[in-house]
Amino acid sequence: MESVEEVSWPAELYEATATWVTTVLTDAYDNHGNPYLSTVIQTDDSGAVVSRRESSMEYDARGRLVREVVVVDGDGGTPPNAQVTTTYDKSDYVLAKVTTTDSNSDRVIDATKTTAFGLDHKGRVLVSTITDDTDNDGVADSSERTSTTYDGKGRITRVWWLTRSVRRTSC
Ligand SMILES: [Ca+2]
Ligand SMILES: [Ca+2]
Repeated sequence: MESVEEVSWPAELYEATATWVTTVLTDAYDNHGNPYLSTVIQTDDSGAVVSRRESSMEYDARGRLVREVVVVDGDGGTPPNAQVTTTYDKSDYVLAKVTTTDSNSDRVIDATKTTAFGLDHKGRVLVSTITDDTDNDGVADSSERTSTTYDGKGRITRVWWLTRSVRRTSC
């Protein structure tokens, strides 16, 4: 014997409106074929900009990406931005990345995160160190060190993490 239970839903459940968001990615390239400007713009049904993410890239004479500035905006004011600076060794392997963030758009850096890599002769990362200075006072608030071991065939056999965070106590 089947029984069918009648359920009546509250009317407000059906009063949802759907909006479409259009996302457009645009890349511009320099004479060397490197992208120097990448923009992602999202607009709603009416064509109004919902969010805008703009990355501008700089390269050194060897064509290596040395600086990327990322700006994410939605309201038209001076947006927060992050800048990533990358340094390389003579074999073009990445030695360090430094990310500085101006989160309140006052042109004063609010946070600095540094990632440094120790490489072997094949460019494999043996040691990486991340230092996070979340209030940009020059003192790291957390740090992480990762050591990676490879076997003779280049496969990772062991990863070892050491994390450290600074806890502030008022005195
Ligand atoms: Ca700032
Ligand atoms: Ca700090």
